[in-house]
Amino acid sequence: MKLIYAPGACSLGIHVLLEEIGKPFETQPIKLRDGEQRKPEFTAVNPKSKVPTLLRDDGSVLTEFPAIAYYLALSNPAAKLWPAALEDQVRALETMDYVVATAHMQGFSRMFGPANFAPSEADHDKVRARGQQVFSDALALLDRTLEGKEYVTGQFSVADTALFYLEFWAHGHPAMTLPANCAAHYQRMLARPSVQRAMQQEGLR
Ligand SMILES: N[C@@H](CCC(=O)N[C@@H](CS)C(=O)NCC(=O)O)C(=O)O
Repeated sequence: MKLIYAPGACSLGIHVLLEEIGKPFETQPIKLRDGEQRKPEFTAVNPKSKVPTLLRDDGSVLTEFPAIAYYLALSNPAAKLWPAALEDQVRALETMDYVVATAHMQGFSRMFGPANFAPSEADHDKVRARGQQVFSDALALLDRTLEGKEYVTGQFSVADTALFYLEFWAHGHPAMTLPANCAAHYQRMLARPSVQRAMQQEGLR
């Protein structure tokens, strides 16, 4: 199994899951800023030009955070990354989808890639501001779902690694403050050896 990732990108959440599972895996970093995701060597593997990209042992390629997380969790039941109860399973799915489809795709993507949303540079500040609003609103909502709990569904699961990459981004952004429950969740995540190993390997602090 090989994870193609970019340091500090959303692939960090999948990196943490692989560390939680604890089986040997390879990693291959790419530099998004240098556009490596659009080079033929990469698009031959993943034509979507995105990380995380998971190369499985049978040679097949899996993309999209929730699909990779689901695959890793269900193919490694001993790691207990997938909640047992149906209600917790749907809440984990709900959180992952909201993190990826709303906070990341509609929020963070606007903040860091405004040209993908508005061709005219004159509009980019407005696009960035809208992205930051979407991102902050999403974090506030996720904060409420953490109320009274250590992890998204009570026990650690795939959903926490999705929330973690958002928290990592917000924590590193000078104009953003993590709401209280997310801040506590972020610290809880940083204390996990899996997170420490993944961050160290990606050269993050
Ligand atoms: N829907 C995808 C989103 C993946 C994504 O947008 N990844 C970013 C890094 S956080 C990326 O690879 N961006 C490169 C680009 O868009 O050129 C998923 O869930 O995996």
